[in-house]
Amino acid sequence: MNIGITCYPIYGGSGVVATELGKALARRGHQIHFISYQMPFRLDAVTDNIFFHEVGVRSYPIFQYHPYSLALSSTMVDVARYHALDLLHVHYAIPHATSAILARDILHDQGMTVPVVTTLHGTDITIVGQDPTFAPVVTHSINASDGVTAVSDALRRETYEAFGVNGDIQVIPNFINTEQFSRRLGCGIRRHFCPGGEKVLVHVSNFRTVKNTPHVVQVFKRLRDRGVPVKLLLVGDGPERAGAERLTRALGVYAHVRFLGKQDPIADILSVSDVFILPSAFESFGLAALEAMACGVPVVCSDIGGLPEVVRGSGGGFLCPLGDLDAFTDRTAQLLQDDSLRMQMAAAARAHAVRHYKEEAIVPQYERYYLEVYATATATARGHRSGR
Ligand code: GMT
Repeated sequence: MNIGITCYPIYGGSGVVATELGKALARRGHQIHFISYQMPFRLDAVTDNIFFHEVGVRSYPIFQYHPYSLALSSTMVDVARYHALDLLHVHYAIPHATSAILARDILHDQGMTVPVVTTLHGTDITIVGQDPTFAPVVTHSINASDGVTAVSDALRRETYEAFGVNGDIQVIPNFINTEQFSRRLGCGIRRHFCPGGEKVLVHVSNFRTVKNTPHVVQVFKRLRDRGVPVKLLLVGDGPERAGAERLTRALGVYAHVRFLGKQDPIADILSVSDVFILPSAFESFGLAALEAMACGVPVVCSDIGGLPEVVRGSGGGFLCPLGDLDAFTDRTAQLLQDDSLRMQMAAAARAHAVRHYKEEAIVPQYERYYLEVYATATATARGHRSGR
């Protein structure tokens, strides 16, 4: 199929999933057209079946704020017409689904049927989407999409509860390339950073408030106070990063923490890590935790959102009540201090990720869904044209 994919190109889970999906679909013979204001950060190469179309952002004196969503719709129309797109797949409801619906309607007036599949990722529903400024637009965009997927059952439920959604939402979980995400000979960090053979605790996020990064630092401080020989790697960047840095200084643990900023690929860093921690207030899925598990790193996560779907029953991680720093500290300490338990859970984490979330198992679910949505949309369009 010829598929247009739109996502946020910056560091973040939805952009990662969209880009990896596009790359996997291209390897399976589909023509993939990424449409965004910037090359997605994981799109390292534009190859035979992968194209990138930049949405122009120009400034005109009359626009105080440039109407990006309209420029995106126009680019979608243009790409759909000149590359004969069969379908638009947008990741994140705002504004991508809204722009795609407008593009689809314009194309319909020009005699083309290009259905829209919207994938909900999390904050588009749980935080941004429920802001009264956006809520009616989000509801409309979900209802007007030809197909809607959510990355977990928890997010699907949340979407039904929070919005007046009337159609079906298909759950297609996130996936990983299990070759790319596997334990390998790690980078040299451990040698320099852990001269005394300390263990490594790692956290990867975009440092938004929802990630509860202060809890990571507080748990780390408690571990050090208990005498656990451990260092902390913080990977990623975002609004709470400076605050996290200040907190490490205030708590006197700065010397034992390394802020690595945005890193890609992160498998090298995960490969030198012993335990991954994710104390988020919400995660629709928790792709970062799955990536750690695939690299054989046991996880300690909040028991919220889609994380139980990823972690529970895997034998590769612990779930702790949200905000319960004692539980987080106990579980992390247990893993760091008991080598045989950690190794057993590391193997279970990897096995679970491979069994349930490998690319080869999940990408065909998208392909089947595209065909279903495409068949329904074209049959409906034929019916309309023949006056039925
Ligand atoms: O976690 C973020 O803040 C980034 C966000 C995004 O949309 O890029 O991530 C969301 O989508 C990821 C991919 O589906 C999920 O793994 C994350 O759990 C989800 N984040 C939240 O729900 C907070």
